[in-house]
Amino acid sequence: MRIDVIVLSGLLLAARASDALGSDAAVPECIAPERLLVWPESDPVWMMCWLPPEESAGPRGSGLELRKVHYRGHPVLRRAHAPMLFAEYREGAGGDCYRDWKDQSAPILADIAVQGRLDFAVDPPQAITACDRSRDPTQSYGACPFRLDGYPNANATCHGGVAIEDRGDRVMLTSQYYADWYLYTSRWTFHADGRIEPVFGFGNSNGTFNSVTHWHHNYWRLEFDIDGVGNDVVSRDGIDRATEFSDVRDPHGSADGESRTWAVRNPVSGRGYRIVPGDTDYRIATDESGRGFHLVDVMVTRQHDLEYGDSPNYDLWDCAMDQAALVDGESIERTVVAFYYRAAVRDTTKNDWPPGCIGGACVAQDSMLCKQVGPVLVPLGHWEASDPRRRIRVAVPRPKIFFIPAAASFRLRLGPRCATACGQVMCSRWVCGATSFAQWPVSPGRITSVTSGGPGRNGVGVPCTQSAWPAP
Ligand SMILES: [Cu+2]
Repeated sequence: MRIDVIVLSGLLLAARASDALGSDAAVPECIAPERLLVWPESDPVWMMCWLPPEESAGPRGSGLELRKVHYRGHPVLRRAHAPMLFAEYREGAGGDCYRDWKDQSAPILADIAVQGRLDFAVDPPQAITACDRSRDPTQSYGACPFRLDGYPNANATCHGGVAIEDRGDRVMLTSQYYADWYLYTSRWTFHADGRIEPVFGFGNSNGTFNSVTHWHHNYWRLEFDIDGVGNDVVSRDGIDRATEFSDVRDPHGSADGESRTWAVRNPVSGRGYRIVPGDTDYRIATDESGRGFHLVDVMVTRQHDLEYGDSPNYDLWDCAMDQAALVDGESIERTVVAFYYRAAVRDTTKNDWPPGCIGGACVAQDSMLCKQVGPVLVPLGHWEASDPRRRIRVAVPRPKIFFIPAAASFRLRLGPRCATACGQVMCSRWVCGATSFAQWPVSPGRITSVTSGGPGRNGVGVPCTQSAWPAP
């Protein structure tokens, strides 16, 4: 049977423009304690909900957490956060190893105007964390205001929350959190052109274990749901993958050369994001410590509610990331995926690295210099044309009821107008007995097979109701 659709446009669209920031624009519904960010405030490009570290999900938190991230009205990420964070010491010296907590905000120096709300920062011109201030290979600058003369002052104070800065062509969220003497910076930049840059910095407030070479590992977790329809596909270097997998950045790669990239996309709309490692992400090889705690850079998993990492329980001494708990053969086809991305730094003490080095052959001490890592997420496909104010409405004139043979396959042929007009949205939903089907727009003329189930009325068929357009 053929699905007939009509495209409503013109006057109806004009009438709807007035409520473009209502249901049409898909403003994310933030549920307390989530806070809404809309940037810019008129004609928004980015919308999302955010949570400070102490209110983030996961065992002992997940740092600065973002939810329901929308770009130009289209859902991109259900959730983005950093739920696994580690420090490990060479040959078990010093603190041996830790799984650090991520739920204790540490003050950052920020213009009062941007503390917990969107505005322009004037003094200082950008929020400052311990990592931003770090300059000395052997000295820490302490906690906020990081020995900065003139601060705090009437304009800027040490604020234990999130700074949200309008930078003109981008919006930036900055947080910092303690794990004892460590001061971790988590910063997210959302560019007007759609790029997303998460940056993580590994700072230190008092110089503890300055004398022991050690590594830090941060794992971001990105719950992609492009277009919000639970229909994501993941590729690695352009080849789609069917099941969960782990991966490493090419050890011989470089930021401008042969590095691997991964992409998550909605195969219907063509919109998606490519995950491109940052330059500094390549500096530290996987498991450089040799302790076997962190063996992969990427894990792509099927999303499960309440699964925020390899373990639901936090233990300070769980120093190894258990990838088998996450990557275990589930399908990642046409679903919501959780993309884990790890990057690490080495804080090297004097005359200590590489192992066995002497004098000038050793890496210069840099243990108190804060290092930053992070990938770039680059948009794929056409996002601009789908401005929510000009979203095409696709309508089925009225619900239709069909009868189809019980427990048999039937086929739906999609009209070409539906296929081109629907974009990312679901064309229709079919409810046949107790079973419902989503009818996705596919290539014009392509046939989608579905199977009904259960006994039908009078034993001759299953009543199917076609309704619910477009996608919720
Ligand atoms: Cu360190």
